[in-house]
Amino acid sequence: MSKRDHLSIFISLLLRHKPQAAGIELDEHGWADVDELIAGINSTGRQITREILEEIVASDSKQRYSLDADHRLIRANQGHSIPVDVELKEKNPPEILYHGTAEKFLENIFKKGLMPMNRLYVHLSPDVETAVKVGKRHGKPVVLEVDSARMRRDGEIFYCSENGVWLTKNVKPEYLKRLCEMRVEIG
Ligand code: HQG
Repeated sequence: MSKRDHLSIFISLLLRHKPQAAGIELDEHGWADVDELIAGINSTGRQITREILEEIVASDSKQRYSLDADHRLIRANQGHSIPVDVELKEKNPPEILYHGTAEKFLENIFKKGLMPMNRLYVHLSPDVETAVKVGKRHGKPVVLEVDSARMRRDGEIFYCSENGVWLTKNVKPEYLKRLCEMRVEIG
């Protein structure tokens, strides 16, 4: 992994979970001051400049971060564990959404439903491919099909983050179906 990748992982830790690791604070909407973030990261012995930070934000494969209009503030678009309100937009989801997980979690998921665990929301994707990648982070990947159309009809609320991740508070087992193996492999 490159130095940049390590920095990027550290930035997402700070902006989603643990700003105190660089002695910084987030406001109620999840924003950090860019100058404070840079100084905070440098105070941990890592090295970053405004240019490098701007490059990391612009080139991030999942577009995880947003800068405000004058690039004075920065925040993560989703994925937080700390309770900040990133002003997510409520949106009607596509008919079906997908969630990638690991086989070892299935029994519990079909008992209790999908829960946000350490984050504020359950993360869902509009495509199988992304779900497979997300599932692989946890073990043998399994993709669950979420009947988002029926959830919506039943009054459940969905949000779509700036970077296109679908979020909801939890998904009851009745809305979940395991996607057949073949489609997971193709996906
Ligand atoms: C599982 C990455 C047992 C859930 C990704 C998941 C994503 C349960 C794990 C984003 C459960 C939580 C989020 C239950 C859910 N019993 N296990 N009742 N309910 N789980 O990492 O969705 O690269 O917090 O299936 O790409 O894997 O960081 O969530 O396996 O978009 O930007 O508990 O993080 O994006 O794991 O990933 P996580 P996730 P970034």
